[in-house]
Amino acid sequence: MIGALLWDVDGTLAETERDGHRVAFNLAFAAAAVPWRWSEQRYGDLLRVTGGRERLLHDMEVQAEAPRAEAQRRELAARLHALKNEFYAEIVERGELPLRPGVSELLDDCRRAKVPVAIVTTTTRANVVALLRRHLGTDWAWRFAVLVCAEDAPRKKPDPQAYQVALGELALPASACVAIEDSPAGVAAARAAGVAVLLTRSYYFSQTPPDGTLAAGPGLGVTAGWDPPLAAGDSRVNLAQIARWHATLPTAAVA
Ligand code: XBP
Ligand code: MG
Repeated sequence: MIGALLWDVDGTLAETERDGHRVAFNLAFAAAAVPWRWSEQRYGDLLRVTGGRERLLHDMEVQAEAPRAEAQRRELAARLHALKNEFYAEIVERGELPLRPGVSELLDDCRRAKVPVAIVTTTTRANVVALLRRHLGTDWAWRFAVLVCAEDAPRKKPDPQAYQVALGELALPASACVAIEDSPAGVAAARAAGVAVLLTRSYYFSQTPPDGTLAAGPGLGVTAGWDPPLAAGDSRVNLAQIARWHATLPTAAVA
């Protein structure tokens, strides 16, 4: 059995970007009387920049109405980001961002098998807490051994820092763990930390190449389209299948 599952949030636990963060950013722009809005397509391009505040600062480089001075840009980005997170929490609370199919079931597999689960994300902690509390209830925290968010690892994916912090807190070698990711930056971060990656493609990262991944497919709740394929008869990606994939690695460590 594997030592721990290291789970990304945005795009992986839930499709949070197009109808969550993007919509909340636009509400924040309107509330702060900032004249620009992010279309679905533009936001997809901006997702190459990880971190909401970093994304705002990057976009300000091409916005004619953005403040000229660096200090003012930083102040505006911080204000917009805080506002965005408030609107995001409201969207989450209304139930508009469900967990992706197969996520709850795999979490239950881990609980039954006593395999620790870590959250490893570049997202602000408040956003993660809002999402997990909404779907797993007020006692959501006991399901996770470790929670590594933006505040714990300021160097954002594709930097491996978030994964390194999580492995340190779990006190497990990278070779005993499996990460679940959706984006090229997430895959790169996990790989750079030496962690094998299961890739579940998402709305904005439907084309993420499977390079260097343990397995890649359209989602945990989907049986078709996985490479390597699922065991015959399985109706979703379960923990036993992940352990089988992991055991094929020459360097796999058994926890
Ligand atoms: C997630 C991010 C975050 C979210 C928004 O990347 O890059 O910036 O888009 O959250 P990953 P914040 O899924 O690879 O962790 O606004 O809190 O940054
Ligand atoms: Mg992601």
